[in-house]
Amino acid sequence: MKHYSILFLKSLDLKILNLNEVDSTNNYALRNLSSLSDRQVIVAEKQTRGHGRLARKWVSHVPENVYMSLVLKPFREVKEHSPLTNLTQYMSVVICEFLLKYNVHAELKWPNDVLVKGAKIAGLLGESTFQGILLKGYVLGAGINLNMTPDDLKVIDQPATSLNLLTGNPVNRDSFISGLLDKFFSGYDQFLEKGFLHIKEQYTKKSTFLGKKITVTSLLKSRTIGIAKNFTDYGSLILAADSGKEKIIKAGDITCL
Ligand code: BT5
Repeated sequence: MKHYSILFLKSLDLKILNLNEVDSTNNYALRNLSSLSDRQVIVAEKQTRGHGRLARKWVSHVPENVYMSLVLKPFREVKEHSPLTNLTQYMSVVICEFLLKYNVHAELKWPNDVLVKGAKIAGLLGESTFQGILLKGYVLGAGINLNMTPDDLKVIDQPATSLNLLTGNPVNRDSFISGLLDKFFSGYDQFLEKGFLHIKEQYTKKSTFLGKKITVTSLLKSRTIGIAKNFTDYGSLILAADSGKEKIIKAGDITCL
């Protein structure tokens, strides 16, 4: 049985659909994309099939965390270098800045992981659907650990953390979500206009792996080793590869050596 309620965030005029349990808030948004309006937010208490990129599992059985998807329909025509491809990076910067309110200094791991002292606290997943060449909608999914025990974190196959463990206090999920959305939408229009350049400076400052030796694993699993140099104006990673060549990488996963 699915329970839901719609909370309105008055200052923003946002609609939030709050589901008790769902397979994945991203899947829900993609299934219902035609009937959901621009800026509709979907949150769930639990997800039974929460996922990340490449169908990796997102651990989502613990309530009082953020399992959230934003339906975004900013335009129909998607041009070259569209800011859509950087929306997850924009959200990662917003999350980092919002965490400062809790006195937590987070860092970024390209393309869009949010870490605290090397442990992952949030992950982002963007998925879009097209009708021919026209955008039907973009779904921006965010998983943020707010209230987990060390035992809950043990099932995650990489170092992970949760806001309550960092602050020593339980975190109120609804006020976290409304504060985060407020911050996200207060810069969203400007971000759409300027794209990655709008956040490049903050994104670069928080990318603590820059200057270090890293391995980049592409989505097709090929590996390149080199020094992480910087980002292009479109959010791609610039790597000084060990082969002596400079490479511009649009997608992949990085590990520090
Ligand atoms: C991500 O993928 O980090 C994107 C995660 C997006 C989750 C949200 S929740 C709401 C919406 N609905 C969905 O179904 N998804 C979105 P990726 O970069 O592929 O990283 C996945 C990896 O993160 C996993 O393989 C684990 O190593 C790790 N992981 C899984 N659950 C985690 C958790 N709760 N906290 C920290 N790390 C986790």
